[in-house]
Amino acid sequence: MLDETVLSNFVAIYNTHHKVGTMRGRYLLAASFLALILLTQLSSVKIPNAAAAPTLTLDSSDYTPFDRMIITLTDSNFNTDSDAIDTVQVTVAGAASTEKISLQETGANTGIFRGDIKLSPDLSRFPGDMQVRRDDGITVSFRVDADNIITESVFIVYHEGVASFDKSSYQITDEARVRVTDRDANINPDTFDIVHVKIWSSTDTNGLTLKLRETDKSNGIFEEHLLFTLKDISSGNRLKVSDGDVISVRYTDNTLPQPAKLGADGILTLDVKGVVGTSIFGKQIPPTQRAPASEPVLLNSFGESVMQVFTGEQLLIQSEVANKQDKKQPFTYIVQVKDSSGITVSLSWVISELPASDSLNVAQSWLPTLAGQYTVEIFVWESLQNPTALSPSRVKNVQVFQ
Ligand SMILES: [Ca+2]
Ligand SMILES: [Ca+2]
Ligand SMILES: [Ca+2]
Repeated sequence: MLDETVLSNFVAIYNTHHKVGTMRGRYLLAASFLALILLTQLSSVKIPNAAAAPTLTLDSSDYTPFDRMIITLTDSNFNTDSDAIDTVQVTVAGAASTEKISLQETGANTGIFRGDIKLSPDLSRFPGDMQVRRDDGITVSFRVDADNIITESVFIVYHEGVASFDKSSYQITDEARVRVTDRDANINPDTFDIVHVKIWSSTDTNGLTLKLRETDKSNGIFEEHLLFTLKDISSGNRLKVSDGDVISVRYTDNTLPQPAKLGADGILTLDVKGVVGTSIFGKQIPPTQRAPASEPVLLNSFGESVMQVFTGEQLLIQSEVANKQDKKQPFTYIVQVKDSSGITVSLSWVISELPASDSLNVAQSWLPTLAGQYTVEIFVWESLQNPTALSPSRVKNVQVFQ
């Protein structure tokens, strides 16, 4: 029985919107409203019994020609025996052929069916169920009933590989991890595949070839450890390096995406790409701290320190240049002398080379001809062609007497 309060609430709500006439009319309208609500609730109880729409899904949004494609169909209508594993069939259509694939129910009463198809770019060379090539499309279809088919389509693609080191710099006791990621190099989804990379350092530009092993049977990620040596030659997975070296890894990717053209075998691309990753070995010394020069001193031609400078007397402007690196460092020591109006009256340089972690006294001569106030500037550069400063510049004021 309808409660009087509930009913009057309905009538009140209805009236605010419709301004209906008599009391009797209000009761009738309210009653039909409630009936409608009850009906809706009854029918909604039935909805969970209705079958959900069937769905077809693939385990990736794209595939390489070497992949295994996993197909999942969810359709409870095909779970015909709730006590047994049921089977359905889907059609996989590629550019070269069309295959029928059986999907098994994942449990006796799940209504979820799963199966896979192994792709191969060449069935005589790589085991598989269906031949596909880069840029092919594949369509998986399932007939739900006489009138309805559901489909899912994907492309076969290649990917550009990536080569990298696991750290931006290494020390001698470190074990570096070299990594290549290229899904296309996972040519067998059931085994650990191998790729080869070239590794080198600034010291050993020939370097070595390293074999990287897939870290899982089907992930397209390849890794190997790399060790370092300062004294020995490169061998095995040990690379000869010096402090401050750039170390590099290069993977040659011959399974490239468009626009690289496919070769005659339809598998490898004609264009290849050397994908390079780099890191640093040892200390990264900022350039201006690599070979710092001391404040210059003035010497006479006997190498004695000069307290006062006179015109017509040969002077040596000398600095000690220290190599802060564990490798030899070519350098150019430049001396520039300017008069009080900023005009350069002398510019000269010495080209030399510093042994590793050693220092040298370098000097350039200057013969003052006029009395006055002068500024002596010292620069240490890689070379005149490569004016990278290896030291902060040094400045000394010199008074020349007549
Ligand atoms: Ca079943
Ligand atoms: Ca594999
Ligand atoms: Ca590739």
